[in-house]
Amino acid sequence: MSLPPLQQFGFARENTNIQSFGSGLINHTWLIESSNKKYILQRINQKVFTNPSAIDENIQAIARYLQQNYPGYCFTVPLRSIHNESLVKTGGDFFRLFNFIESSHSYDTVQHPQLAYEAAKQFGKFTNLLSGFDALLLKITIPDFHNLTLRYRQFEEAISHAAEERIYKAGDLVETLKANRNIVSEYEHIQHNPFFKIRVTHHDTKISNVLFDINNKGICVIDLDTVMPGYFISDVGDMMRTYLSAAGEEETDLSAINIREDYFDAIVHGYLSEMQDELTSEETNAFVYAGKFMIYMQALRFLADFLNNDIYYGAKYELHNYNRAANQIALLNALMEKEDVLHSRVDSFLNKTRVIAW
Ligand code: GN1
Ligand code: MG
Repeated sequence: MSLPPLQQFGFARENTNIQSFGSGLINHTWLIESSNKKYILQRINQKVFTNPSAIDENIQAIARYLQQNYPGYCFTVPLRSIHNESLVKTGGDFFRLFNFIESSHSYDTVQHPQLAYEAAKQFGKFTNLLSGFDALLLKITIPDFHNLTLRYRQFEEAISHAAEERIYKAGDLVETLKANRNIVSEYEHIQHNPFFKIRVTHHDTKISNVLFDINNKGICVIDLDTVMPGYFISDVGDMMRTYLSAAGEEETDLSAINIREDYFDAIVHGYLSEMQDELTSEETNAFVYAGKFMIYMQALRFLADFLNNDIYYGAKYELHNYNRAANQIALLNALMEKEDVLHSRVDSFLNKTRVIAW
């Protein structure tokens, strides 16, 4: 791994302070402070993003569109190097630099429904502002990223290649995931349903990808590497996956995993405050399914990685990805137990807003 190319971004070593930043599993991020200004520097993980220029081109295309149509929207575009590059290649690694948005902060966990509301509103707003932008113009930065059929196939391949101890250990979790294969079939129906639209989709809607101002109002979304054409279930589902439970995906005490209904309401209200007119009724009917889709996919991905000896997510300890998969399965079960209640909460929100609209 090469060191951050500070000189190429015009930083002098003497008055520049650099430290690791954030909690992402894929890219490495640093906070840079230089001449009383803060910046974010990132090294792109090329095992995951095999074509870093595709990310850069997507960000530039979206930036141009937003600049023309919504110039007031705060959109984080990479800064230029001294050689006028938005992506700097050094020693085989790619780096990019962003301004740190002044007076902004982010969260790693969602500790108040109001934060979930603000975040959901920001992700809804992002897709909504880009509803006039042809999503199919975007480059595919990770092919089949949220293709559940493929994720299931990769899980089956991982089972067939896994070491004996790991397959033995994973046995119960493998069976539970196989028993829920109907979640894949439902996705396949969605793909053939013309009422499900392809839109500009963020694909990584965890709370740490939203910037908040000092009053905890959402400013904008960040981490645009996986912005690609997609279905709304990816974004809503990943919010459900990461905001609903008081305990996050690293929690190993499974009894701490729960579904907080007030946080669910916050996601529904926040997202639909921006997206209600965009979504078809077939899509709003799949609101709860979105959570099942993303939680199930993440369980498949963590367990497949455990079976593949942790090559994708890495592991801080031996059973790390096994535990993460068990966590996601507990979350899936908790969500499925409340499916009917959650459905009726979406319906009652839609009924209320319809009355107001009349
Ligand atoms: C990865 O690196 P991070 O935390 O932004 C992953 C997501 C997973 C998430 C699970 C490109 O995101 O899809 O949901 O880990 N990103 C990629 O924590 O694989
Ligand atoms: Mg990410």
